[in-house]
Amino acid sequence: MPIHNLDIAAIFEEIADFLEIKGDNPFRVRAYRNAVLTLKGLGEEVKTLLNQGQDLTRLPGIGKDLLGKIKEILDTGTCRTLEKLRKQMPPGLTELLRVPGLGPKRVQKLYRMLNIQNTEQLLQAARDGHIRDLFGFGEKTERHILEMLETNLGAQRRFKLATVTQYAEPLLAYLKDSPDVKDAVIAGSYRRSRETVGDLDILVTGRADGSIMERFINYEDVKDVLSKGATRATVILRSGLQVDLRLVPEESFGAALQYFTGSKAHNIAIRKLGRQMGLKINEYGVFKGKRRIGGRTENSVYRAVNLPCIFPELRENRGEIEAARAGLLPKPVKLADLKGDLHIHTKASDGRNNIEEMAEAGSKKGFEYIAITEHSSRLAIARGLDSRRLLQQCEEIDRLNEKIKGITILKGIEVDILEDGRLDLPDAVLGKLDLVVGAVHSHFDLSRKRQTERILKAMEHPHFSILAHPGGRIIDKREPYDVDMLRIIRKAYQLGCFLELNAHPKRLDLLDIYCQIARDEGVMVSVNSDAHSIFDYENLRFGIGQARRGWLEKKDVLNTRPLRQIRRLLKRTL
Ligand code: DGT
Ligand code: CA
Ligand code: CA
Repeated sequence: MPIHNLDIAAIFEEIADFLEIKGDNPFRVRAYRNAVLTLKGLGEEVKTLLNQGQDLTRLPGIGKDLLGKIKEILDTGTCRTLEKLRKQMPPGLTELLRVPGLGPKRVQKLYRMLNIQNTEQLLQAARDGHIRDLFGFGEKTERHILEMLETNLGAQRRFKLATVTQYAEPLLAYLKDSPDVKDAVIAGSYRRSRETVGDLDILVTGRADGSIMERFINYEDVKDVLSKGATRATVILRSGLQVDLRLVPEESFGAALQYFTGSKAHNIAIRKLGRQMGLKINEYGVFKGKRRIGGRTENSVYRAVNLPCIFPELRENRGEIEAARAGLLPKPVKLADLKGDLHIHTKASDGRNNIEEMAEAGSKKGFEYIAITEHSSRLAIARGLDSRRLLQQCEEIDRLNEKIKGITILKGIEVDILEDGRLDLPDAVLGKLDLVVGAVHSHFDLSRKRQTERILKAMEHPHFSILAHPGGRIIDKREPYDVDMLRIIRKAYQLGCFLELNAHPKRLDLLDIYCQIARDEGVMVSVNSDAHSIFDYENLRFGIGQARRGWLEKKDVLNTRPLRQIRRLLKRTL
C-alpha cells in the first residue's frame, strides 16, 4: 500500500482530535495540527523526500518526534499512539468536532452525558430535543446543530487542487505506463485548474479489449469500484476521491476532451453556437447531419464553430467565447515566465530555512531575485520582526548579496495592517526596504465599509508596495472578509501599488474573477509563493493556474519582470 502525505496527515489529524476531546495538553494538540498543515501543503511526497535523503525536520511543524511517527506510519501504515487512542474512545467521536459550533469540551459532554458517538446519533438527539437540556447547550444551540447537520450531511466534499494533484499525477503515470494506453489526459475541473476539485475525469485512448479498465481498477490506491464496463469505470480512491475513467475512440478523443473538460456552462454555449451553424456537437464529435466533420482533436471542435482553441483555464463562460471570436483571447502567463518571488519567509519568523538556503533554492528555480518578507511583530505567534530585528536582517541581506552570485535578495517585510489602517512598523523603517508587502491578519469581521477603508488607508503609506492575499480567505476554513475589492483595485492603480495572488494552496487569493478585474483596471498582480520552506516554491504552479483562470498574461504579472524593472516598479512614483 502506498502511503501518501494525506494519509499521514489524516492519522495526525485523528490523533489531534482524540487528544483534544480527552483534554490533553494544548501544545501537544497544536503540534499535530501544525504537522497536518505542513503535510497537506507539501508539493512532494514525504516518502520521496526521505528517499532523497532530505532532512524533514526543516519543514515547519515537523520535529524529531513527529518525524519518527511519520517513519512509523510509512513502515506500518499506522501509528501506535493512534491505535492506543482508538481503544480508549469510539471512532465516530472525532467527526463530531467537524460540526460547526462543537468544540472538544462539548463533544466530550455529549459523549459522557448522552452517549452520542457520531453525527447520526447527534442528529437524532437534536431532533428528539435531548440536547437543549444539557448544561451549557440550550435550545438555540440545539437548533443550530440541527441546521448544520441537515444542510451539511448532504454537502459534497471537494478537494484542494494541490491535494488532488498528489493523487492524480501518480495515477496518470500508472495509466500511461501501460503499453495498452495510447493517450491519457485528466479533464474536468482539474484541467481547468479550479482551486478545488470534486472528482477526477480521465480520458484514455488505446486497446479496447477491457485490459485498460482492468488495470485501472487494480490500481493500488483504489478502495472501492463503483462501476466497471467496457469503456467506463468509476472508482473511489482511499482518500475518498472519486475517479471516472472513460476509454474513447481516437476519432472522438478531442470531442470527449472538450466535453469533459467543461465547464458545463462553457460547453452549453459552444453547443449552442454549433446549433446556430447547423452542427451537432457532443462528446463523440462534431456532426453535420450524419457526417462527422470534427472531433479528433480539441482544435477541430473549436475550428468547427470558427473559433481558435480556448485554453482550459478560461472555459467558464465568462466572456471567453466572445473574446475568442473577436481575436482577443489572452496569451496565458506560464510558470516559466516568473523571474522571481516577492513573498518569502525564513527562520527569522515562522519559516524553516535561512535566507541563504531560500536564495539557493530560488536560484535553482531560475529566479533572478527573491524578496524576504517576514511577518512584523504584531503577529507574535509567527515571531514577527520589530524594527531592530528587521534592520539587522537588512544588514545580513547586504552581506549575502555580496557573497551570493546569480540571484539578488530584495529586502522586504510582510507588515501587518492594523485595525485602523496603520502599519505595524514606522514609515522611516519601511522606507529602507526594497518593498513592503502589507497584509490583514486580524479583525476579519469589520463591516465592509470599515474593512475597505482600513486597507485603502494602509495602501496610502508612502512605501506600501503589494497587498498580500487581498481577500483573506482560507479554503474550507475562512470565508473572505467583506471588502470592496473594486475600490481597492482602483486605489492600487492610482497609487502605483500591486495586488498579490498568494499561491499557497490553502489561499489562492486573489480570486480569479478579481484577477480579471485587476487586469482590466491596469493593475499588475504578483504571483507569490508565500514560501515557508524551500519546498514551497512548488506553490507557484498552482498560483499560475489561477492567474491563467484570471485571464492574466505575462505582462500583467509583476514578477515576470526582470530585476531592473522590478526595482523601478516597486518605487512608488507618487
Ligand atoms: P467538479 O468535478 O465538481 O470539480 O467539476 P467538473 O467541471 O469536473 O464537473 P464534472 O466532474 O461533474 O463533469 C466533468 C465535465 O463534464 C464538466 O466540466 C462538463 C461536462 N458535463 C458534465 N455534465 C454535463 C452536462 O449536463 N452538460 C454538459 N454540456 N456538460 C456536462
Ligand atoms: Ca470532475
Ligand atoms: Ca465527473
